[in-house]
Amino acid sequence: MENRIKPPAPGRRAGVRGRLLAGAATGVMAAGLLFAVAELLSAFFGTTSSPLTAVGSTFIDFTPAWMKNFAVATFGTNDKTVLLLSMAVVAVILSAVAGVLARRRFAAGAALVLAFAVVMAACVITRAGATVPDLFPLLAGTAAGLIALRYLAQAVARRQAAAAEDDDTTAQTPAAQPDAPQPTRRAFLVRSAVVAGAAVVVGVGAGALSSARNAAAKVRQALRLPAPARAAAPLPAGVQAPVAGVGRFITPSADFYRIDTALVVPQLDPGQWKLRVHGMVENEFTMTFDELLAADLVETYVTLTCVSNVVGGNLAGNAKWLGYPLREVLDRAKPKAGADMVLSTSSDGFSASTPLPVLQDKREALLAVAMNGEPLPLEHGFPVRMVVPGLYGYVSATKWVVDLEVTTFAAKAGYWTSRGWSSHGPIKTASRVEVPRALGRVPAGTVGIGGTAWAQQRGISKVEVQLDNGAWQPAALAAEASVDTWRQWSYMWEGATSGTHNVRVRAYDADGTLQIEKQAPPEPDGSTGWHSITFTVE
Ligand SMILES: Nc1nc2c(c(=O)[nH]1)N[C@H]1C(S)=C(S)[C@@H](COP(=O)(O)O)O[C@H]1N2
Ligand SMILES: [Mo]
Repeated sequence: MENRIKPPAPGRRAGVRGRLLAGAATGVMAAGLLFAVAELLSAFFGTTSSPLTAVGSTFIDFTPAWMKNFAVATFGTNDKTVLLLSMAVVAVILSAVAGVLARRRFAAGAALVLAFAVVMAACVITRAGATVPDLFPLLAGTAAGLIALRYLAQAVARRQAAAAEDDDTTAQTPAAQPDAPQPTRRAFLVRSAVVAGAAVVVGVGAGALSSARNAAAKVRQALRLPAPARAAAPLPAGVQAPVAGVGRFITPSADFYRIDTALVVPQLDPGQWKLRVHGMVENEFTMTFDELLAADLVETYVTLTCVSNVVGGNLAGNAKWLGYPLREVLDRAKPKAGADMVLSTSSDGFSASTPLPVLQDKREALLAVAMNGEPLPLEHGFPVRMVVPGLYGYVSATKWVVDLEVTTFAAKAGYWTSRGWSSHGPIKTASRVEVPRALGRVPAGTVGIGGTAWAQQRGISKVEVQLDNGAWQPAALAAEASVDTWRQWSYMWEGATSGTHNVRVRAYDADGTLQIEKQAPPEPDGSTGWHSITFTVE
């Protein structure tokens, strides 16, 4: 009683801080065990049952468009790492609070843990394809976490009681701290070691188990691809602009930009994979992976582009794809009159709305199984994804695709369309300067300027550059592989004078239509504006 009224002595203030820290540590350790146990069990129940993945994915799904833009613009393709780190920070803070509460009253700390378990349960059960058993890992983890919290809180309380007794006897001489650790303190340390050790061991086991059980990578490695029934026309000579430093015409798969809402890359087993084709069709059917590989596959070069790409950005990539024409899939399904859209859905619930006519016209829209001569990399949609020339990825390029529903734009909307983005997403004509680098330094003399332009489905007919606000000059165009691939360009600036210079680029599509000059952000249907950079000639 007396302790509460008297202002705390300096030594005692340090004691309060120590106890708060002990409480916080208690909470963090108990939460560590909770998540480790849940993740270990979710290795058996499947990714859908992982509370960490479910919470992160739910967060991603509720991220407003402006925040998504900000994340992509600020962190690029590291946006997921940033999300995971932020989640970890929030989890540490919340569990520390629960630990501090539990130190005083166990029920209060436990209530906080339970409240968050309920929130996590809501995230788990609302994921695509989740069923009630998916709650089990979270349930078991929460039980383990609460037991650990209780076990540690008891030790903290005992230590606190002992410290209070000490305070009564040593209050006059706060400097006289006992050197030897008291037994209560040792008990707390032992219990902490038990819980923290268990969390680490179980957590490491969870990691090992989930990678061992995810056989997709191994199956992919062993997969043999059939030869195409129709191979891509060989690339013409000279698709690469003759300026060192311009990007490769074919983007190596490892360097290909990756954009998706999947916090954990879906691991699909091709042996289990099925594509369901249904909706406004005469003939609903499902297709297995073997049936897909046995069909006549087509090979084609297509440049994919993300609607979130900013002027001069690098969310575009060009690859050789092998796949089954979606035209054939739809011929077999026989869409009914009135249908105008195909909603493609991935195993993790992402969806894209593609105009039906686009999938039926002459362009090579594919259910792709290979990228650059190899099975699709897991992060690019293994075992099957869509590739549709001429449309931004968010309305066409569904990775890990498992469902095609023939429907109407009036009835259904894709993932991003229901979040403020345009329902139709034709790719806008774009061009960018890649060499010199923005703010780069180059030697005097002849300066090689070069970059890439694209207008998928239409093709690029002309590119012009402008130096230091002078007259627009035609750039040399590299060879065109097809209207569905990007096209490189170059311009040799003879006798460049030393100093700071500016270069701008603009492209024309095959109709002679000039790229839009007005600067606009990506939302809602793709950025516009002429790319301009500044560089220094030495
Ligand atoms: N399943 C799934 N497929 C998806 C997405 C996604 O979030 N989930 N994002 C789309 C978007 S916005 C783009 S730009 C392309 C990117 O494909 P890539 O990662 O292979 O470059 O995939 C599309 N397909
Ligand atoms: Mo995208």
